[in-house]
Amino acid sequence: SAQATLERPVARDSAVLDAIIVGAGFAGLYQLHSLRDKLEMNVRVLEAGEGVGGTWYWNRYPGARCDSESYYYSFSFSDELQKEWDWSERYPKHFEIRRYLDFVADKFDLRRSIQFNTRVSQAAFDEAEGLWQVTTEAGERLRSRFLITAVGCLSSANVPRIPGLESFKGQWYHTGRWPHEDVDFTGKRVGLIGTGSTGIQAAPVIAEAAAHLTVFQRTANYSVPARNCAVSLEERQQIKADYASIRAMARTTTNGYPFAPPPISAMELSEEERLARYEAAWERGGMRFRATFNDILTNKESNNTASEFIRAKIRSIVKDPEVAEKLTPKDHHFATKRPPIDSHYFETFNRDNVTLVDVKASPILEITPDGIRTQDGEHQLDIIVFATGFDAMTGPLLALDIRGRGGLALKEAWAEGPRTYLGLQVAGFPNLFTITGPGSPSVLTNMPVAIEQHVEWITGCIADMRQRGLNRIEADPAAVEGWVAHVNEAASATLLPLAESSWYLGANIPGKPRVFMPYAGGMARYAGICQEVVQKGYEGFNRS
Ligand code: N01
Repeated sequence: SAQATLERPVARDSAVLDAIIVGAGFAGLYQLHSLRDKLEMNVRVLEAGEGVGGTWYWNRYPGARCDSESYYYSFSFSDELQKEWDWSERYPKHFEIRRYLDFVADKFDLRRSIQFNTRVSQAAFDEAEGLWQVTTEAGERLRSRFLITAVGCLSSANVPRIPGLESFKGQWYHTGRWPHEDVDFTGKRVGLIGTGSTGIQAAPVIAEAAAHLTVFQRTANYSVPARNCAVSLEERQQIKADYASIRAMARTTTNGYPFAPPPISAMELSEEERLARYEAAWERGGMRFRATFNDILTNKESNNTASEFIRAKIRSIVKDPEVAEKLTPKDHHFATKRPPIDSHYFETFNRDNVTLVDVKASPILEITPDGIRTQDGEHQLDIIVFATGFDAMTGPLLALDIRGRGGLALKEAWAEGPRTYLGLQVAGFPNLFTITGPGSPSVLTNMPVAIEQHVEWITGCIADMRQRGLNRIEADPAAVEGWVAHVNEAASATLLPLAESSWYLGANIPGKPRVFMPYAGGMARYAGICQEVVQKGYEGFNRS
């Protein structure tokens, strides 16, 4: 039984764990299940939160729901699980995803291997012993053969350093660290900074409840209606019957979605036909809009047709032409920053209790005891909501203070930007695996697909090492060199690096090196490369 598995001593030294996994979101839960229950390893998960869920544990802001559709933003590894679980909405709310991950944790009896309320403060590789020594904020020390990070790509909240925040008399919150209790906006004057996916989800919900909402926008954003709705019993049954082909399809596409663009360029059609397709995609709603044609992310001319279609929609929805103009993105191509989807975002600016402030034209100077002062004057506020995003991809890893061979700090190894092999390993850091690390498709995909592929690859790699009696694996510096070049090349083949204010490039964090971090070559191609590496005897890794 699973219980017997846990009690069987696997490591030679019983004080030494086979693996420590950091984080109990989608990635940590599946990695734990794979190593503990399939390889019968002695594993512990360290999790900073009080419960499982990762991103969905922390992100409880108003309007928080997934932009991917529930039926494919979920685990595929267990047929039983996907038969047992029912999603209620097309886009699940944050608490429904949390309930799902709680269900997963219970179903596979995962909690007994998870240490909650435990934040890692350092992880250092002990070269003589060949073990990772992990220290927690409470001062506990643990040792393990493997260290696997499952810390997510967007978990290091970015609260911009605006002078005067500490003097503010009201309440302030970052969306990614939302309180567990509801925040009551009734009768309050609320300031919302940020118009990324998060701000765009939160604004309509806050506007409904607050006395007044002021949205502080730095970069105008494209957004497509989500068209959320309930999932009917019939749809649920249909999805469950089709799951094998839905999952198989998701593994073959660029973004890990179970749909692909038609094999047709936006420029191949007459304007009338093209607009008809965009109109249909707009009506259907969701991330799929990006897949209306196959070259929206590679051909400027094609992209312009999509960008222009959305600009026209914004102008038609927003009644005040001046506000509409401010809301219309002009400085980047559609979907070159992560495209948000919304429920009545642009409509929100037609409300009497909503004001838009363009902080590019009139920058924020300071936060005062009573609100936010921009160049044009003071906005009186009771609550400030920071929807200002994250120190993406590298932030959560650097926060662990990881030290490799010779005491090399990851911060130093990555001083000029992240350098990995396949987004899975870093040269100089043996036996460290980074699930959805920089240099892997991660944030450009439907995350559970990317996570399952990484977890299964890591599990296969460790199983192979055990079978061959190997203890150590480390990326070869030359392989890292080659992979970094390939990641750059893949990004350059798309329009993605052209969006200068994108967090994909680290541009949202002052002082962060500008490097395009995720792998833009596509999920299916990436998985193929990983498989080939295995077939060639773990090419590019040194194992001993
Ligand atoms: O963060 P963002 P987010 N002064 O970085 C602005 C995922 N996600 O939390 O664009 C003024 O996108 C910043 O302006 P600019 C998804 O991958 C998923 O919204 O840098 N403004 C921008 O408008 C997403 O992409 C779901 O010029 C400042 C905003 O704040 C990622 O998380 C839902 C500022 C930050 O936007 C991050 O989204 C939500 C400053 N000093 C999010 N600093 C799903 O449904 C920053 N901004 C799965």
